[in-house]
Amino acid sequence: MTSYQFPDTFRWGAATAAYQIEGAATEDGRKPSVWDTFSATPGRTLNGDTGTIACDHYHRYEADVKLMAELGIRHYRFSVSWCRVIPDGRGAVNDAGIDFYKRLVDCLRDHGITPHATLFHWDSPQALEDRYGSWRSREIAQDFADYCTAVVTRLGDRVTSWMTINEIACFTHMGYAVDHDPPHAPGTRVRRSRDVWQTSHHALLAHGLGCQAIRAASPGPCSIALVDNPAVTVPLTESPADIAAAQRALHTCGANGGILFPALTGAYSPALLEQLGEDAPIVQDGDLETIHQPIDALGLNIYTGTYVRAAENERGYEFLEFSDTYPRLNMPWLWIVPDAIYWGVRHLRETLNRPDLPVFISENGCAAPDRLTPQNEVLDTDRILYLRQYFKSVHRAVDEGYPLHGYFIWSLMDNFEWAWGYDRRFGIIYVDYSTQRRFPKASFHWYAECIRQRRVV
Ligand code: GBH
Repeated sequence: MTSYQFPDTFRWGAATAAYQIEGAATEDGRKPSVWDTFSATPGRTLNGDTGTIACDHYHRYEADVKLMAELGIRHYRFSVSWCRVIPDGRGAVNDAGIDFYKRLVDCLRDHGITPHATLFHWDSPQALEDRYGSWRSREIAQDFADYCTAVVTRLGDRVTSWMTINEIACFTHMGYAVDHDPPHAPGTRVRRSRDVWQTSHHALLAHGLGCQAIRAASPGPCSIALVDNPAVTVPLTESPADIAAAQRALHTCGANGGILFPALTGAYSPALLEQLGEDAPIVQDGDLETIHQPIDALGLNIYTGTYVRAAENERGYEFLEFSDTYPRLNMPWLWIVPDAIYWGVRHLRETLNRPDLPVFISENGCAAPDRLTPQNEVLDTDRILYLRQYFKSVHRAVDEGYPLHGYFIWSLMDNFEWAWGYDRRFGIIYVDYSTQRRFPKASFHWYAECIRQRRVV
């Protein structure tokens, strides 16, 4: 019998990102990011939606923080908008932009909520896109580090938990892929696959230089994390053969071998390099040392997974397809694979040889076709079903002694879901975009009860 009880020290939180919630796109000196330009381009986002207003969190952050306090979370992960802080991408710092984050962080701390700030969640300054094609250029790594210095110098007295970059594979491999659907800003089509891998290599360099910059600028001790979305291989059965297959397959699943492997082990995965051949990125002397910076924690964004089993082929494993009726939630890729959390965490010890690296789930959640009832309720039992299974998987990892220290739900509230605009709702708070009123969903109350009892209810 297990009651799925969590230790008192386990950290419960919620996550958001700047462009998805802030709005106030032209206020207080902010200049456009690539997502402003991209979403304003006809045909790029569903219904032509943009983040110009989004959840208007820029003006409503106090009410939103009150809702967090009601939820009972003690940790909040948000992102800082580069083009609010340094509107031209490099050069002058915009104090009015910094002041917003000071107000937000002070408000969080007044409510007993610890801020966790991500320095980059996909909204690169348009000015750097115009100057050198953003992540196509190595130059962006140094500009990102200088931006980190600017933020940490000014906010480091109030924020000590930093995350450098969110999901390198997404904004690089989706933003520059030869033909990616749905599209992602900046939406540049590069010539070949190697050019795509070069953009993620530059992002890894930015992470490394960013780590150094944060440490140098922080006025006191701080924690620095990378946030990755690993493509998690889940053994079909937990037989030794399938487990070994899942471990081998981790290298070539998604972009793991070219992102998580170099960041955590200091080398691109040999299996991936072999697969890429001529398409491997160009790595200069010293790059891998820069990328392989000491970090204090790793954030994993895990929504789904990939089943793997042992096979009698050259590689020794095979990936399994999902059947048409395999359950998923309201995104084409959102198959329900709760065990992906447990295996994502476990692979760090056994497959990546980083047994002691503190880890937290920096995002997990789902989109559901939520409707407001006449009584202003959202009865998202599908989301609760999803979360309850994933929480049990979180519990298993903690219970077995893996260093999993916390969990951030994606997302605190419905928001601008990139190419899907406002059509897909990931929040546990419903946002009525016509009035900006917030309505806590049934899943909000369910999560609050889990936090109160510190167990899966
Ligand atoms: C997170 O990424 C983001 O960090 C967050 O901003 C976002 O709101 C949230 O997910 C919900 O989507 O379209 O078939 O090519 C999640 C990881 C990786 C999931 C890329 C979708 C693309 C699949 N994402 N993946 S596909």
